Amino acid sequence: MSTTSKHDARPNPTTARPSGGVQAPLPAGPAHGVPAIELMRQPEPMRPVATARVCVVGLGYIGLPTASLLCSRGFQVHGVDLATHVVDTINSGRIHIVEPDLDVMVRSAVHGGLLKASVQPTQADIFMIAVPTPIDDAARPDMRAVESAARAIAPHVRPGNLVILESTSPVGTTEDLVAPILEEYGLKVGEDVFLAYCPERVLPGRILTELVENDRVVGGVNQASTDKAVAFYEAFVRGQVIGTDARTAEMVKLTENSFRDVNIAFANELSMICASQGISVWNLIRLANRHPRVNILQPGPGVGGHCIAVDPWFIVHANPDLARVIRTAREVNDSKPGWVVERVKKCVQKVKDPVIACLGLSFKADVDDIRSSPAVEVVQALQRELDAPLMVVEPNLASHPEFELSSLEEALERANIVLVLTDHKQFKRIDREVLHEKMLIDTRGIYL
Ligand code: SAJ
Repeated sequence: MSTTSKHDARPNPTTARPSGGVQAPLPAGPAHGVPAIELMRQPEPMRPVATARVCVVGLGYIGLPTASLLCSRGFQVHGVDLATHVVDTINSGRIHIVEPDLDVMVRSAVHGGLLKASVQPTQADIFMIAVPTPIDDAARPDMRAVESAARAIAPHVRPGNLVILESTSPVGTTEDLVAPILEEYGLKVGEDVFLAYCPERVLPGRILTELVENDRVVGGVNQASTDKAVAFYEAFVRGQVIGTDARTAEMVKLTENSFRDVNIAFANELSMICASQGISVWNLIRLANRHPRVNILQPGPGVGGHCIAVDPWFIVHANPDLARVIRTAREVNDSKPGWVVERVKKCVQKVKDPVIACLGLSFKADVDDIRSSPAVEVVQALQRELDAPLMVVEPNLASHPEFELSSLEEALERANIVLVLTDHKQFKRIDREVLHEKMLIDTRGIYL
């Protein structure tokens, strides 16, 4: 689903404006360490409870937590998802994704009559689009879900309404894809209906806390749109809500994730250089980071998830000749799983009757998300290219469609090679004595 409309209302490109620019900060939030669910129960530092009706399209990792948070502030939310099992699960007060505290929030929103899910949008005051924007096999942005969401809401949008795109999008999407679809229905974007881009910036595992606490960048297609959208976010965000134009807001999101990708690529490149120079990369980074202006990130088996490994391509695709560092960083990070596989193969040659314990499948520590995980890529390659038995351990999953999972104890008992792919807390607790008897390939540096 999606909507777009072409319009030429180019907003003020400056980031700090007297009105709709940097907004007055909200009162200070509670101390860090307060559980997310408690933040929602503390109305005092927030703005008055709202009464607007919001239609949220896409009920995944961003749309559902946002919808339930809006309900906790008094908004009436109509959630939309194409998947009927998602709609049915939510309407029964349950959730289909793993995220701390989300179950309680959704149950309360549904039972309180504020959240209702459906496969179809309905009329509302504010429309929010939070659907996936993946890349295709040639690393080009696939914007079909945004387009389809805009087309689904467009017939329900009325004069005075506000439409917000939150999905990570190439620069120009709000103005060149979403606005024209709204205008097909006779609405003048920026005058009859207001349109803005506001990227989500939350970290899986901390979504409900970060939705409230993080600063937000809101870029309207004109000043009136920015002002309306800023006022909306200020109703439920405790961080600062900062106004800009839509193109800048789109680029801010891509820049944040590209910054992290480039910095991880630097660490990954160092890890490969250090291996060939006989230096511990972990010790090297620890020492270099003692410099007051150096802060190197951590190497790993590669970069996974659907954000950092994807979003930089949106910049590269639009700027193929200019985005040289960003492209190279993607290539370095994408090459890392293959490098790890080669190291394991060399190790296997040195061991009699090798048995490999592969520790971790998820894309980062202490989550159950294995989509686009470099750990999965490594294990798949080892299974394909080696005869040696593999024992795969993933404490956050009950089963996996491709690999038979072993318990950590069983894997450590049988294996003579230990390959650490994810820095889960369970692996950090392994007795070092047990590891001393084995060949260790620690891609996360947890046993320094
Ligand atoms: N990683 C490393 N070394 C590091 C840090 C991360 O190898 O030092 C790897 C992780 O293991 C993982 C990948 O990078 O495979 C990404 O993990 P992450 O924790 O860096 O980020 P995500 O993908 O969970 O969330 C990111 C966040 N973006 C930034 O920190 C700039 C989050 O704030 C965004 O909202 C999210 O992307 C998103 O949805 O775009």
